[in-house]
Amino acid sequence: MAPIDSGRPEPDWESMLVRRECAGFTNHQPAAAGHFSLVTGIAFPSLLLFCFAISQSRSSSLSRIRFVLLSLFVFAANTVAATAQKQVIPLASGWEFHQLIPGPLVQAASSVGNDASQWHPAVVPGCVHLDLLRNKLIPDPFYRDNEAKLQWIENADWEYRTTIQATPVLLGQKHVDLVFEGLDAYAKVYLNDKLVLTADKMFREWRINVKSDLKAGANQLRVVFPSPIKAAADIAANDPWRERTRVEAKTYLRKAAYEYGWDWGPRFVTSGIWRPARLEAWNNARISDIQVRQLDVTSAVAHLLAEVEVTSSDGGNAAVSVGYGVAGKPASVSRAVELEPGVNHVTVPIDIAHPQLWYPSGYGAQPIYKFAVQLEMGNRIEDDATAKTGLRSIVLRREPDQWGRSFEFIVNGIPVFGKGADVIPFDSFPTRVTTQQYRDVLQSAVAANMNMIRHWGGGYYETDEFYDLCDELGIMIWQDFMFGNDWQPGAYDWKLNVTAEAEQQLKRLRNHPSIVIWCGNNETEVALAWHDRDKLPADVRFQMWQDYVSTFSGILAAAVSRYAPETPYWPSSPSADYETVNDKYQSGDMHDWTVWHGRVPFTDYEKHNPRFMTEYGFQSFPEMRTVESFTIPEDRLNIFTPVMLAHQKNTAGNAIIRDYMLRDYPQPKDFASFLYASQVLQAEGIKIGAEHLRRNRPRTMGSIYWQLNDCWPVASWSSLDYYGRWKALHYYARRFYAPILVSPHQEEGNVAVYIVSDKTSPTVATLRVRILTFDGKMLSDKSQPVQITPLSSKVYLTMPMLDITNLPNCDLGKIVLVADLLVDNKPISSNELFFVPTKDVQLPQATITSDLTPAQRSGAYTLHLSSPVLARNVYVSFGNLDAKPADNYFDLLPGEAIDLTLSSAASLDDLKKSMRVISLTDAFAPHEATVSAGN
Ligand code: BMA
Repeated sequence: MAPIDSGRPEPDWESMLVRRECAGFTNHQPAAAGHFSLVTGIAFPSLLLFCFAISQSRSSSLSRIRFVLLSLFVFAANTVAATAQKQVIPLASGWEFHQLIPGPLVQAASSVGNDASQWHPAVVPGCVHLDLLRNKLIPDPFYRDNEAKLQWIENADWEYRTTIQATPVLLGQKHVDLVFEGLDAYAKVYLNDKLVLTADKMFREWRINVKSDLKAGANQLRVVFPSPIKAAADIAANDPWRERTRVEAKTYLRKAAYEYGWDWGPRFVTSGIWRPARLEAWNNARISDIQVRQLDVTSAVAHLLAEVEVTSSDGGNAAVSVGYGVAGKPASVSRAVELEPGVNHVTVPIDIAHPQLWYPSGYGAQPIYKFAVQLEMGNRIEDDATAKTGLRSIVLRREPDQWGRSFEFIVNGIPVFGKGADVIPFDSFPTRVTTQQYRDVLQSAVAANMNMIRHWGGGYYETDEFYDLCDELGIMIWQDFMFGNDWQPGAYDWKLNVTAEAEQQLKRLRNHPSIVIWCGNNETEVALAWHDRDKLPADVRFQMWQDYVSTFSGILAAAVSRYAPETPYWPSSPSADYETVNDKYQSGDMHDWTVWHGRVPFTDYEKHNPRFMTEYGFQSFPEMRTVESFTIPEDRLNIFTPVMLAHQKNTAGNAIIRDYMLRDYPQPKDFASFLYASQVLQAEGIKIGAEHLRRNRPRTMGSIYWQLNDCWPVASWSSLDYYGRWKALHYYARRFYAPILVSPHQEEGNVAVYIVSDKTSPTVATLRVRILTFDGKMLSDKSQPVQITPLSSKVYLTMPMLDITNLPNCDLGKIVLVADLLVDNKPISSNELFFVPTKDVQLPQATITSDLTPAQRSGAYTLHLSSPVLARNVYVSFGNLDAKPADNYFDLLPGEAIDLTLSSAASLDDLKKSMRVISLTDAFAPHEATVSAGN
């Protein structure tokens, strides 16, 4: 076939690659001339193809002849009318819903003055909770303790309906498919009162040919959702093994596990048409999938295969054309095929010389190659479709070494240390997540120097938009299949379901360069030892283990190697792929919950040397503004009020936070101080873990902390709250995940100053290490030039502790070591080391002077801050005003003023009125924060 990278001028390439949308009930508009210029315009020179075919040294003479014929065919095809035959009709309007069987449960809804058994307008895609909320049939599920009052919804049955107008044009097509991209979860679909589909899982698309069920004019479409609780119980009852294995009924219905509640999430088991629905009408053939396989990608050449799947009803001669390129570099290739009735695979090899490679954030750019495919039969364009990808090579390297077996991602030949956090669903009700929310959270991840997230398996496969953004931002994804913690059934039907789900999701997502690994599940492998399963009879356990292995190392492993063969697969997180007991340090990935669940001190992180850490974490409360969004004043008396406990989903979670707090600090003086101090506690704790993991490179090659985001306002392990607001941990992450990190560490009677570099080339810098008293006296000041080794962690300076304790006036509880790494006199990383445990650090009461002034740009301000003594964890807040300073939760060194920029639409006056500047001592001291708000 024909690899082409001609650099052929293509005036309207971008628009050619824009997929045509068709709204309403009109037919597809004929493509504008040149819309798909591979075929329709003179811009596609068959001569070029001809020359190229001749020049292909690897082609056999037979294939050369075929290609010449193809070129002539394509040339002839330049004259065809460019009208795609396929018609796509979104089913997004006219929907209504109601509770199906009015019964006693309706009373609960009626209490707010309405009756859910009446028909009400509904939004598709959506879910029943959001429809009830929009129609004011229920109160805000996130407010105070409303969650408990809304549990009746999961036990009710729900019905949705809309009307489809079938036009003669629509009915004139050979096939009319009714497509649901997602139904949550058990549903019966009726068209004109005929049952046309029974759906029983949330994670797959449904497509049925309804041509013979449609009549001209109005057709009624109804979707009935029986209670998911009852539906799951009914399916579970069919498994003869269940009595013995005691697998939970809910797992038999493939549905997002977090809907049933999690240790950070409320229980809202919902129902609904949660992904778009449409009618798709087509004649002879349609493009049902495009895969861009990356067989071998280097900076010299990318060998790709465009695999186009064409579904055809009657077969026949066709031409498949693929246009591709990255900004400014279009090229195209085409081939003639004879389609068989059914599913056809058309393979188009593409070689790109000197490709622009896609890199994780921090390592290079993220160019996205676009592919436009057109299917032509006779004189018609039957269908067109687009795909995109970034070109990169990805290897999960697992080589025996002195510590066991490595676990590192090699991207374009670079061993990349994975820095990031685990991602959970962005909302308890996924369909209301906005583009802005996705963008804010993912941009915040990159802003904190993350290059990787783990997309955790207890939620749902995200939208295309989410993955597109990760591609665009250079965020590598560890992608779990959606199996979270629970032991999973082994029933035959269930496994068939899983097989279909894996195929569909892999096909949907496999072109995303951001997905660097597929993983079978979250914590199911380790769950064999949970919930007294070790007490089950040996034969039952044996059967369960066989079922487990057949699903997670059989079905899913096979699906990945079949549908995404260039992407690594891993059976579970955590796992050692059965080589050794998981959670050990020799092999595989680790979840370290000794801190928090195991209640050990944060410093214990340093005792563990995993090969790749995929979870570790500690909780904090969100900031006051977020807490105010779901509380009234009486809920904010302390962290143990009923409403605060309703927004803490880990049993004893608030007590765990308090206990850890009291190990390191005094009791915070009031509720607001507790929220603030909890964030400091979390950030300081995770910093210990994260810096240890980075210093431990190359033995450890990943630090993914639990967790990035929240699905509602709650006390949790997140570093971004439900509203995307940065907690202290997120500011800390930006520092401890910096591309080059200076990390002073006390070990073996010394202070060892490490520098960890993720850069691929050496960096020349100055390392400055000072020892200061808290009131600003310099006890020691050393500077030395350093040539920082790329992709490494090394000690660049060692100071014996004896030298430090011998310094005149040295009181270890009142001094701090400050390490700065300077390039061109500007710090690229700064860090501090205290010499005694946190509880013994004797901080003086800090009085911070602040001055807020307008900057030159409108809406920009400068905040000038200074303190005569060390002020730790300085926190600047503006109440309910939207104003985010460039940094927060930072230490202000004695006598060293700083200027922070901030942007806000608020006026200077309003900002000054609401501004509060505190530091750590203010959270515990008996007096109010000593703040001068400037004038
Ligand atoms: C991990 C996760 C989640 C959970 C978190 C905190 O194991 O996989 O299931 O939310 O711990 O407990």
